[in-house]
Amino acid sequence: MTQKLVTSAPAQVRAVSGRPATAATLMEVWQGLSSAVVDTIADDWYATEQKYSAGRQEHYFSAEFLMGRALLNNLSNLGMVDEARETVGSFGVSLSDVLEQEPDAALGNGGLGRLAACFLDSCATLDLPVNGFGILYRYGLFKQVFEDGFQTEHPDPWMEEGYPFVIRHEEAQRLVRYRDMTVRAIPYDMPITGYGTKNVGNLRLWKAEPLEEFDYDAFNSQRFTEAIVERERTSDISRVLYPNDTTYEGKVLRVRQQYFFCSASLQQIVENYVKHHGEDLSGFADYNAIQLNDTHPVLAIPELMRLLMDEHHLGWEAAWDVVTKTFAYTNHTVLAEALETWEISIFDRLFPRITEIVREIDRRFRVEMAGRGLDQGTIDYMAPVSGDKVRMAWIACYASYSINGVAALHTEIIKRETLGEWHAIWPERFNNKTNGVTPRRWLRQCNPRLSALLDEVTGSDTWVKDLTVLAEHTDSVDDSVYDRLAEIKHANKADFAAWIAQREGIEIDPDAIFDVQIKRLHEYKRQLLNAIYILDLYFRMKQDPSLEVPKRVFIFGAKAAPGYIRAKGVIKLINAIAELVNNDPVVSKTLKVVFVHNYNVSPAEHIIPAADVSEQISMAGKEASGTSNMKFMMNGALTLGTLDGANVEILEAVGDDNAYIFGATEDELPGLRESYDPVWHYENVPGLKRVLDAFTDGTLDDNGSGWFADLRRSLLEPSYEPADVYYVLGDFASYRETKDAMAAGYADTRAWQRKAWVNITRSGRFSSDRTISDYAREVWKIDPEPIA
Ligand code: GL7
Repeated sequence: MTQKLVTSAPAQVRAVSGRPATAATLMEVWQGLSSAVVDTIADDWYATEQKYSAGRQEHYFSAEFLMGRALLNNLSNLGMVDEARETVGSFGVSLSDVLEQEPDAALGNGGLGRLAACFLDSCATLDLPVNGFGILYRYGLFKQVFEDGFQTEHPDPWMEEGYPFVIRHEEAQRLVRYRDMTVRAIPYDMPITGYGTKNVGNLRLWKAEPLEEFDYDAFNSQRFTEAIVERERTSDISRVLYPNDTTYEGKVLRVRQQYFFCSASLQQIVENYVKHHGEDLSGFADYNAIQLNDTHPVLAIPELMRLLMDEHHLGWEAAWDVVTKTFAYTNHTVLAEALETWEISIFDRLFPRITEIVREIDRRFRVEMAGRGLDQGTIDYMAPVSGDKVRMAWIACYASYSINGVAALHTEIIKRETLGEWHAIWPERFNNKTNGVTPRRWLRQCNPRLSALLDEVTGSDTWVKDLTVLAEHTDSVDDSVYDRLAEIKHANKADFAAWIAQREGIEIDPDAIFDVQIKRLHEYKRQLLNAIYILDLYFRMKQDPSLEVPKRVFIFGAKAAPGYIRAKGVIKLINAIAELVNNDPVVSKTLKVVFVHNYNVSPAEHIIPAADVSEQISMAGKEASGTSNMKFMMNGALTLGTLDGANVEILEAVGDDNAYIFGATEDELPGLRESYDPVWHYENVPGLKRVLDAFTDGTLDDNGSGWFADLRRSLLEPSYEPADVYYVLGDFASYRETKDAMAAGYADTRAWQRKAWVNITRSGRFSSDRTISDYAREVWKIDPEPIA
């Protein structure tokens, strides 16, 4: 044991609290201990940065990094958990109470942002020269509270009480210029520790501040209020993460944010290049690759053109040559509304020079495509500027040397449809990088019991850095391991039950099947299908009290975008079903429904190790990958899912016997939809009529909002919109049959645990280490650079 914390933590706590450590509050202990951790890694952090800056690097540009909590993650990576426990124990407090003080850094909406966080963990663990760049939002994703079962949103000022894991570097500030204002971009750096390495990676988050602390003239004259307003307008840029995972409100501000972090990051990267490799920027791409995490950072493309041409005197062709060797683009969704387009008038208003460059990219694109013989219709469709709109995804496709999807099926769909025209011209640019999740946070740290078993079975902790080694043990264990697995799951479920009792005030039985759906609330993810099943099961039990139903707890966690009324309707519906079921004196003995409020990274760490069933039930073709499916698998939950996103590859890894697959497939759906009549299903599929009628007949109360009637109409009425766009009623019979069979199968504990074991041991390819190794080798062309 290093004993570094034992000596430095008490001093840090004293410095933070102005008291002896034994008299400090839990929050002060968290602060001091966190500072002590930063203290222990400071030298390595600096050395890593120095080492990376001279060689080839990859820069991960992302508007979102859903980091979650940092302290335990760092302690765990650094092997300091025991020492930390002992240290705070000597102050008279428990480590778990201290850890609970930490707010989640929720600088992301969902999977896309959490993926970026897992990627940084893997890059650090693999010693890869990768830097993250994003925005230091003052307010992360909103906090969700339920009032009468309705979602309400509340601000999340996550670092207002001080946050030792970001360090302000005033000296490294850059100026970002807009037509109407110039702002200072101040970098805040977050250390990214890896497992079993000295390397410490870096996440640089930019904060916007006014150029002049005070406009003295304005303050001294009558324009005091205007001066304040101006200051606030600047700080607006990094004030809030947009709480929407598909479309975005507040367009001008959104574009300002995107440009803000792209420009500041690029200025730094270009300066670093000049410092190490000289003024000739034509070699820039030899030393730098930039991954664009979705279209949010695509303004980096015209901005790098601007920097190369206007500030470093490259001609257009030379600059374009650099740019097209620098950028790689990841597409994360096939939902059309998420392929961002902006009114070009917004660009005019904010940065006329960028407009000019975008228009020139557009002009040259049109000439090039005409030269290739494309017809005018296709050229107009693919052009970066069409009408009054700028199409960010098209700029990304045109300028990037690599374009990837995030699961095999998703990549096929973007090649065929979403980005089909681009694939026809540049097939060699397209590649698949199936997502992954870090086994450090999502197994070792959140599931210590299972981790200990894996250490034991494999004889070491190698699996933490190479999860594929688990596959050697799929078949070679005896029954005692399955017994242990059952005990571990039960203990995790008991812990979770205690956590839920305290957090949500509801008692659940660890002997029940824990069936979990946690993800953003979106129609395509079909939480509604799950809700319909539960209500149907309730009615089946009411109708036939002798029906044998295994004990089940249905667990949900989900935030809806504040403006997405139908999604909020589903939340209210599930809460109303919970009300009905949990208060039924008979049914509640067998069924419970729990909606975990304010779902986030930290709740996920409690929920996933306790899950038996992983609900991955999106309409086939819609979920690009999904990543919770991988976390569940690693923790021994069995997938109940459609052949969508990475579920397809999970099934491939575990085999048909070890997952429960249902529903229409992506290639069947177009045919099925041609003759699809949801009303026929409503009238003929057992259970559906009773359930959908209950939405509006007074069985469930939507407090007069009319939202349940809207949900019912969305499924049944063609005039309302194409009825049941996400094929909920079409897949219901298959879902019900499969889910019933799954529940029945749970009774055979041994068989169930065997399946769980197969899932755990075959999860190696879903480690983000595998994903990142593939990016490093095939896209970024970087090698490990250990500092020691
Ligand atoms: C998403 C996809 O919806 C999700 O399936 C995928 O796992 C994730 C990471 O690649 O990206 N795309 C997206 O816009 N969000 C996602 O979570 C918000």
